[in-house]
Amino acid sequence: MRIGVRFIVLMIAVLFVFGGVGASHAKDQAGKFDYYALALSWSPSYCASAKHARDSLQCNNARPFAFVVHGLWPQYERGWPQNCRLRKRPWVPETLIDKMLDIMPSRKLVIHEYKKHGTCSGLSPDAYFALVRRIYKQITIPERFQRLSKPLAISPDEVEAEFLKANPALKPEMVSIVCRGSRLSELRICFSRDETLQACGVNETQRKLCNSRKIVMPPVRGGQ
Ligand code: U2P
Repeated sequence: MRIGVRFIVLMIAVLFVFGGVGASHAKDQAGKFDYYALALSWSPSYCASAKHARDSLQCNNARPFAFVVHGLWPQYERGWPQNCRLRKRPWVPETLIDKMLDIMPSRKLVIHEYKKHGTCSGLSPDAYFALVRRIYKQITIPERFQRLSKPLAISPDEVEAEFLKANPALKPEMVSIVCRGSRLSELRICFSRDETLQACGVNETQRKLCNSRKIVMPPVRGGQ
């Protein structure tokens, strides 16, 4: 019995140090990472799930959200840092949150993404969200997805092909499609620390993120 308790305590300690349980990983330090992943979420899929349907700003159909910025994530070649410690408690000013709402769909998301990921970029909230915008602006959302009026059954490869066509500098190894259940959830596009497109790491291995042949993109709603 005593061995059992000791074993459990040891396993919990191992999980905290190596497994990412808890507020921050012991090794994660602001500014220490290998590349960035831009996560572009298909907002209609997020709002189609019962859990999120009532998120007011994003899902009340006031604005026709299509692909939105979920986040810009500092990544290790394998895994990623999160909730990095800063000297000062992270604080995202209201005026900065307001400025981000054209490309990010919720105040809570803006704050959450800075605390979890922005802190690990080593950048202040102002500099981090300016970077999010510069990187987002490098990507052209294919015309066909901007105002999708009916549900679209599509393969992950076709979604990727549309993005490659709209973005000549984007290559297949720089992008991954994420699905959840039968729906397209998001796209991950990888950038170097100096803001240029680059091949993704193992975090974005396609077969881990979406293995389905056909997925659905629910239509864009609202804003009429
Ligand atoms: O995939 C589920 C959630 O895990 C976090 N995530 C995933 C992949 C990755 O490379 N980095 C990463 O942080 C995201 O958490 P969030 O930012 O939403 O809290 C993702 O949604």
